[in-house]
Amino acid sequence: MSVASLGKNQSELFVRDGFVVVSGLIPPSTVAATRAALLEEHSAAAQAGAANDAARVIRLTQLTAPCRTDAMEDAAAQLVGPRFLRGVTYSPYLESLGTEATLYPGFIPVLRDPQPGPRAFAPPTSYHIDGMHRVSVLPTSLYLIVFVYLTDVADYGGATVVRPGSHRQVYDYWRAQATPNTGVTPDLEYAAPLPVTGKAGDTIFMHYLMVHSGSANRADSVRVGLNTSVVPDPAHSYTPRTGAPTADWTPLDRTLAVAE
Ligand SMILES: O=C(O)CCC(=O)C(=O)O
Repeated sequence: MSVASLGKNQSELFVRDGFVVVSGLIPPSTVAATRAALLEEHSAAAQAGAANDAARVIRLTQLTAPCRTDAMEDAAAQLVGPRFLRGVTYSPYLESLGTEATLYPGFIPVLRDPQPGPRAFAPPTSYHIDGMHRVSVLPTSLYLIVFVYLTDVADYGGATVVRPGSHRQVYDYWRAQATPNTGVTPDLEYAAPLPVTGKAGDTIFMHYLMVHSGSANRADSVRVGLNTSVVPDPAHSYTPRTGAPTADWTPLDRTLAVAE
């Protein structure tokens, strides 16, 4: 698959809004095969009444690994630079199921069954920043949160919901605090919730400080999604840029720039 190049507009959207949707990073045959395998497992697990425990989720990460393509890594590198660990995810969700904070290949599947209710977007009532107990003002444990849709997703169909611009609000807010990040997503005047619609195969790259949520699936089929992260290479700590931006600044650098 050819190496994707993000357009200037996509980089600008990431800087301004804190997220960007990129198409064409996963071959359609891989999207279809992974979706089919996950739906088959989902239906078998429902019939067997299988618990959604860590062992099951870890097994499923193996099924999803082909979706983390070189093109996806290259797109991530265009957003945050090359100093991240390719192919692996740190998952706050798996950690919440009792695993160590280990790195896993690929993605965590996030399947949402249809729920009764009107076919209309129902804004979530609570929002979060992923991995709050690890996230710090500067990127130490996460650079990007990444979601992939393996089904077409309408606004009412279990879309991921973002608060555009919240990455900058949280960054500015925490930088002004004596003891930033008390483990709670700050309650700020965020922009209206935006359900991110997309086609099967679309990838949503999100800034690590993005305030977001899942939402109810009011469509009539299962929403198949994947969640991974782009994790900094621990050998290289991140230093924010100062001064006037130059051509070598990444979009991430631009979101974290500080005055001299
Ligand atoms: O499944 C989604 O669309 C979002 C889920 C979510 O917010 C998360 O995994 O952090």
